[in-house]
Amino acid sequence: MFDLQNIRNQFPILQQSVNGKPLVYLDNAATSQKPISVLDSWMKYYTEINANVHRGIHTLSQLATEEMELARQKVQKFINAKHDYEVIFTRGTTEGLNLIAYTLTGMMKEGDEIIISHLEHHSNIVPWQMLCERTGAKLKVIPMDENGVLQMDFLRENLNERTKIVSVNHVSNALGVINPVEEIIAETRKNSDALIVIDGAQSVPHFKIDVQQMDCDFFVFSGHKMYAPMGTGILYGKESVLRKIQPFQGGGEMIAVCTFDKTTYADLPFKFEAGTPNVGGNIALGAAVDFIEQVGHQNIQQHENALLGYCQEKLLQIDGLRIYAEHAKRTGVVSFNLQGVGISSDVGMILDKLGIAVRTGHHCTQPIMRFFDIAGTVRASFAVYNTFAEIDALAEGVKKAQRMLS
Ligand code: C6P
Repeated sequence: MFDLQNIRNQFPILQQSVNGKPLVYLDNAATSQKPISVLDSWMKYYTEINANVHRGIHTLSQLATEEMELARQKVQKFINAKHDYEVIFTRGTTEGLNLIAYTLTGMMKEGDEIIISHLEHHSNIVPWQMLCERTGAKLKVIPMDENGVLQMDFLRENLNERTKIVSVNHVSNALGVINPVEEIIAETRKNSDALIVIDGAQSVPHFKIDVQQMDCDFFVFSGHKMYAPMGTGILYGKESVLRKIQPFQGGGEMIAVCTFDKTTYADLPFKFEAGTPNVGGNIALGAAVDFIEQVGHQNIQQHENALLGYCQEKLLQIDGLRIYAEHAKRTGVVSFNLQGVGISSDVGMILDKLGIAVRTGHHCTQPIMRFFDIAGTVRASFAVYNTFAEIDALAEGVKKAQRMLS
């Protein structure tokens, strides 16, 4: 049974007013709110078992270690990784992508190629550009059409023995477009030996992920967009690949033996987890996994798809409103502009006065904005706790903004 009111009751932050109006939080692609179970789990760690992990013989350290390793196992099951040691704790998607790009440096040489897509967030562009600068490799970009749909012919024509990395997002944060990652992975496997990286920041909160079925080499995501605290994230890597590549950072926790002559590295996953981790955050990420599983992936997807359809329908009734990638297969996001209103943040500010939180601007995807020849969009993005009444409030707010700004 999907009980929306019960779900909303679990999010204390949603009960408040902003600028004298009930908060309508539609900025979930930037970060989601956190349920009480996640907050409690974080609080419990700091009030009852705060200690460093994998280091102490004392009881608290052992309890903290057990809890964090339990969270790792929850994430393993959540994304269906084969082993828990394929799950590496990070600070988020950005760190995961930088970790991969940095650690693959030794594998790349001049003339090698990296393929990304036009739909990427800056964090899936810049680390690869930096890798190209370090190694002389070349970046290729799968183009998109007016609907935000990737042109798969380009990928097919450009995959070859020089392709070393293919890195694409599962869902575009700016447009909500769901990319055909299964097809991208199948084509890549057929035509090259490239390593495949999937940025799952915007897919993990919305639908069930199965990394084994997907057959990617890496899958990265942030905890804070899936009801967990900020500063948490996951890098999944296939065991065979993780064993071959070098660590990202050196320090405590990631060594087996350290001498001044030579240091050997710890086994997986610790080889990639130098320094004290975000123990409380990682444990609370486990609680966020529990929350999602209790609500149920199917319920989440059904509700969010209904919200998306309703939002699109309501907004398209407004004259002069354009939804970007309107006809593409999407999830979680409606990105739009009002004709004659050049600055999306003006709309965002009026909505904020009405208690409605949306994101405006380029959403860290300047190449997408350049494609549409705009500076930014207004983006409404959904989570499982959003309601149809909130969409009505958004539509009324946008109409008011239109009246005020045109
Ligand atoms: N997108 C948004 O408002 P971090 O900041 O490391 O948690 O996530 C980076 C990132 C990477 N890939 C995609 C597809 C993303 O959406 C994001 C974060 C936020 O759209 C903040 S810019």
